[in-house]
Amino acid sequence: MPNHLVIVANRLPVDRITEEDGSTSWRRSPGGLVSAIEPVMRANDGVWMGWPGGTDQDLEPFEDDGLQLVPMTMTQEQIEGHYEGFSNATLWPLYHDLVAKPEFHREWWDEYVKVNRRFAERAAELAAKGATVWVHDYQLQLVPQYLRELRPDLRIGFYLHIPFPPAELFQQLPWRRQLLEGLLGADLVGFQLPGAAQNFVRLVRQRVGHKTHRDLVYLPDGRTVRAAAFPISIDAAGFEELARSEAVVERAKAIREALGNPRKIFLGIDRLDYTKGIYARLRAFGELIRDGHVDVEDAVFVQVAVPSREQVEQYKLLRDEIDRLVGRLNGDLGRIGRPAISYLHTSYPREEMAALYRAADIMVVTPYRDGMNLVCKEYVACRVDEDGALVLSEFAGAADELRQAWLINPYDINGMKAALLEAHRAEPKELTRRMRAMRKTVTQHDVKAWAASFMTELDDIGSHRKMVRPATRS
Ligand code: GDG
Repeated sequence: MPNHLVIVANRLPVDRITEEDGSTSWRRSPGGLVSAIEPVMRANDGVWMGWPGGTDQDLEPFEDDGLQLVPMTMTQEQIEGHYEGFSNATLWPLYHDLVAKPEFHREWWDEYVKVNRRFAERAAELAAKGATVWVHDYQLQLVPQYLRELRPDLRIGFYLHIPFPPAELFQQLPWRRQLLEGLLGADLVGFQLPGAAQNFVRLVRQRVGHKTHRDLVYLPDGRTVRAAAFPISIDAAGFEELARSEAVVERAKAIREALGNPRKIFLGIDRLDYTKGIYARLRAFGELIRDGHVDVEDAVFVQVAVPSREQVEQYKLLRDEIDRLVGRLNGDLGRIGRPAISYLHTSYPREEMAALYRAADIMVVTPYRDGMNLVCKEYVACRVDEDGALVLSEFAGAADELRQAWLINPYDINGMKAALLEAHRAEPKELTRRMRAMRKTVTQHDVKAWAASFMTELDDIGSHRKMVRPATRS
């Protein structure tokens, strides 16, 4: 069947599950992205292609709950070079302000090129004439260009979920020009924040030499590419409904009880990633106890660290560092039945996440750099009683919208301590004032609105392909 919409992402929205008897099945991985895109996919005979994880080579396209899915295979060599290597040990740290040192290896780049080419070829086979293809994220930045070469008839959109760095950092990349040209295959390149779009346009002008004007790039072949911000969000209504359900309310109570009914629960939920600032926040909390501002008898920090990219060296080192810090803080500061940090290295179902959000008094989100950060928006959506405090890094994309959070600089430990304490001591009235405003923002700008605005803009650009150039250009 010809597909009028093709979603190209590194991962499929399902995970492969191996049962005890050795048989395999698929389980929908929870996520706002799929629920936002699903209705558009259904209305357009859409198909989603991506890697299901693992090295299985014999996977056929299949349907899951009405969704057409096309699994892309990966060899061990490609996983190591494209995914763990170039995507997660070169691009990820480089695009996150060099929080860790990026590694540049030519063999990794070669695999990145190969995988991007294969994804583009498969998308070209799947797309109907004049179809729309929406490519996602940093693992696939060359796909728009390769796809355009194969299928000039397509309308191509690209969305980057992570930050796009300033020229000074991007410049380090030996393959900087190739990546920019890869992205320029799209009609619309979407970013989380306006600053990222500006970084991109500036780099295109400087490094590729194309003419640009504001958010537009003019290519020598007459095409126009638009770079713009589309801040991503969550399924706010879905989270709110979940948070109101009896099961979640009960579970939130049970969680508080299991923790010994402390007066205040601080909460962090992150993939175990060095960009998320987990170490600094736990250290700050530990110092508040040590300094006598917070008492382990009536406060606890619950930190959920979801296992992530465990084959990548930097992530192994981080896990050890956090393990050591939690051990030291609990050893130094905890009492019997009263650990300072309740540390959970695991992932949970969505219901448990909602219960944790409901149980927590202070949500602590302190990344050094984050494209958006959905966890803080989910917390806000779950606070149906308009209470609870959010401490949020100003370096998370979400800080642009959630202005009523206690905004902090995660590099400033004293500043972070002061904000944690203020949030801890805030009056209920103050909490409600802030939370009410944040809830309005998150409800109004949900993930459906995000997907719709990107698709509308892409449609629009496609129908104005031969746009008249303005007289003055910068
Ligand atoms: C990238 C960008 C950008 C986490 N643990 C569990 C679980 N989660 C869910 C959360 C949330 C999502 O995963 C994490 O999203 P974040 O935005 O917080 O962070 P990244 O994974 O780094 O995402 C980021 C995002 O892409 C979207 O564009 O915001 O900046 O880095 O939805 O709820 N979900 C379940 N169990 C868990 O244990 N069910």
